[in-house]
Amino acid sequence: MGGTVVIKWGGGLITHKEHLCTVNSEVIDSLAAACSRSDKKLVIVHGAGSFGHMKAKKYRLAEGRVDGIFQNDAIAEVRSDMLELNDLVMQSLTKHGLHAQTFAPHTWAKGTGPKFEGELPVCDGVTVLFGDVVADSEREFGILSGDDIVFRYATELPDVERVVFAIGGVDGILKIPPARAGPEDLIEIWDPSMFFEGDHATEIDVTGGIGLKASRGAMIAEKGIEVTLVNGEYADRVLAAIEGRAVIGTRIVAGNP
Ligand code: IP8
Repeated sequence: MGGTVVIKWGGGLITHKEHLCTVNSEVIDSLAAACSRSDKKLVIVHGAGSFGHMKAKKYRLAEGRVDGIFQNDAIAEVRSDMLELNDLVMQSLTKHGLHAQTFAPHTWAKGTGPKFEGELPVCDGVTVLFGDVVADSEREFGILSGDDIVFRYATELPDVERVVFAIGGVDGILKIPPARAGPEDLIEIWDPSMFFEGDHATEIDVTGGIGLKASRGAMIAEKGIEVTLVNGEYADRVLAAIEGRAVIGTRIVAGNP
């Protein structure tokens, strides 16, 4: 048994991002199976994918209250869609023998970005969180990304060994957008001084895509915690990353001080 590993299940990995509220159950099951094979204490944070970003984008929820747009129904719907996705994640974890407990961020967190307020809930088994619409003191509400939740858990729990970002469609951070990239374009070790041409679907995504993961990853690495980004479609890579074994992916390191 080791320390704690914080793992993000990317929203684009566990859902079909282009089709509203469609889940990728196969991937969820394979991630749950990989997690069940490790004896680490796990904090799992999942993203929103098509259960969050599309409606949040349409009703401009990341901007908070916007005059002239009726946003209340959308806030309630996105929260309920996220609970539905979370329920599917929880069912899969339970099916794979994991004792997990979930803590919906809108019930305990306030504010967005890495400095959001709220005491981080933890349980004895697997602690599960997700990106959500939360209250905000200045803008009334906003979108709290799972990547910011990962940052806070990774840097505030006492015994975190490493952080794993499991993402969809790519093997890690690539030098050029995935559509043009070959295996030689995988950046094996990335620090913030290195440029990469990320492929961020701004027309769908209301949070930061791979750029936010890289940035939060570097902030976590600065605290001396290992950070790896892997292709979550390969369960063996996810398990290897959780256990700290060599794996195809990107290791994120802190930049030069
Ligand atoms: O996918 C976004 O969380 P993320 C949450 O982890 C919503 O950035 C509701 C869009």
